[in-house]
Amino acid sequence: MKLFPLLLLFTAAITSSSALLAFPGAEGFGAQSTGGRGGSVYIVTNLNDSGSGSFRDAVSQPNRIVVFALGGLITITSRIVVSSHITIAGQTAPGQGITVYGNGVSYSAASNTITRYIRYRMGKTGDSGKDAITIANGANMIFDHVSVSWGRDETFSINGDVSNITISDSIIAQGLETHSCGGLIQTDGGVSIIRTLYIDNQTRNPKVKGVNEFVNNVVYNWGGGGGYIAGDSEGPSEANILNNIFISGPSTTIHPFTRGNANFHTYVSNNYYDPDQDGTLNGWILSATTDNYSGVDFQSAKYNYPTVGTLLSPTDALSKVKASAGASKSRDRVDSYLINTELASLGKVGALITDPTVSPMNGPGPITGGTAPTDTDNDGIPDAYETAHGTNPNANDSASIASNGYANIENYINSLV
Ligand SMILES: *[C@@H]1O[C@H](CO)[C@@H](O)[C@H](O)[C@H]1NC(C)=O
Ligand SMILES: *[C@@H]1O[C@H](CO)[C@@H](O)[C@H](O)[C@H]1NC(C)=O
Ligand SMILES: *[C@@H]1O[C@H](CO)[C@@H](O)[C@H](O)[C@H]1NC(C)=O
Ligand SMILES: *[C@@H]1O[C@H](CO)[C@@H](O)[C@H](O)[C@H]1NC(C)=O
Ligand SMILES: *[C@H]1O[C@H](CO)[C@@H](O)[C@H](O)[C@H]1NC(C)=O
Repeated sequence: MKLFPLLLLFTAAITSSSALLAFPGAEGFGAQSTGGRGGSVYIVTNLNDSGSGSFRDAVSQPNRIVVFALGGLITITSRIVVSSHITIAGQTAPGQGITVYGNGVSYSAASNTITRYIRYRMGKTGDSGKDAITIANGANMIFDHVSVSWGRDETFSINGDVSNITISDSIIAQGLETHSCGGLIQTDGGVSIIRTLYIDNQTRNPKVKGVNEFVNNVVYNWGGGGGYIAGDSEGPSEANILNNIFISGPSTTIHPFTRGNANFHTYVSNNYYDPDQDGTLNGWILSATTDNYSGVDFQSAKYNYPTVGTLLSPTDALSKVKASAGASKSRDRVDSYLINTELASLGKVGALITDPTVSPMNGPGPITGGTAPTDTDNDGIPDAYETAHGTNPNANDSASIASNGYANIENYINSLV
């Protein structure tokens, strides 16, 4: 009998080595994205919009692991296009990390990207009719601890021939008026949205169609256009909606679930709703019979999707999101306001916004730059880490693959968070 758990452990080890995770703990449909592993390391050395050493240049070619030798605000005029096989490790930036501001970022036609601990804040100078993050086609991407806001069309939109995407531990905030949208999440290729905060969007928080799992998320202060929009379509959907928490705010006038129909097949469980905007968490678990999930077709069993390792209760999900969603290695003023002033008010504070440069948001900065640790061989891994972990501080060995399957620099990156 004692052997049984050991055998299980052994099997798990085999499975995980044959399918290395994007990073330890990666979950959902995008968990196996490979990013820039096997390619080279690119160090972002300035905050310029373009040119050598810029973020735009870093992501313009495939097969790169992108790290940052400085923190700060990168103001962009035109949209940035991310290539395939790119890892963006925002957690390597010193100071308060990196905010990309002024326009949006496209991952369309990319495959195998890993994006962590970075802020994409589009703003009203961005291209009209465009999203803060867009994926119109592509596969195998994970966005983890990403803060995205101020989209002019959608804020984070996945719409089209897109497969195997995870959005985990992120913040999707303040779609700008007059559209003010969280995002379309519409694909049959599988999207996981996990422990993510949707806050202050008039509508589409998110709007889901296709194959989707929505687990342990917090939706706060959605507007009259809708919280979770269930398909609103003749097209079939198959979704798991588990252990989320919906808290109405000053802009909220309607139920969290709208526009469903019998084509929206869903397994729902343990979703918490607090509608009264009174500053106290005193809601209830939505019942499929006495509350209305807007006419969806309930399933009796979960769809077998790659899902979270630990399913939190809705209230624990709220605590987790408050503590760590978004680019939380060092939270900026915007995320701090959203979490500590708005979400923490439990319904009393929140607004849809038109102009992020005025009060209360007052723009995307300042973001302190910090000082990068010494990296003698300029390979992206600081000397102190190389010395402590047996790589060579005087040789360019950061892209080499270590015995655990990750590149040396990924082991460093993953150690930071
Ligand atoms: C970055 O921009 C500054 C200011 O425009 C310029 O002086 C500098 O040469 C640029 N750096 C690179 C590497 O292009
Ligand atoms: C999505 O992931 C599944 C499971 O890992 C894989 O079989 C499939 O090929 C992936 N789809 C694409 C388009 O890469
Ligand atoms: C639930 O919503 C659907 C669609 O909006 C509606 O047809 C139905 O009457 C509602 N049921 C209840 C019990 O309110
Ligand atoms: C390290 O080596 C890679 C691949 O050989 C190369 O692309 C990169 O420019 C080198 N970096 C430095 C700092 O020499
Ligand atoms: C969402 O954003 C739009 C555009 O800024 C705004 O009009 C709307 O009021 C916002 N919704 C909420 C709930 O704040």
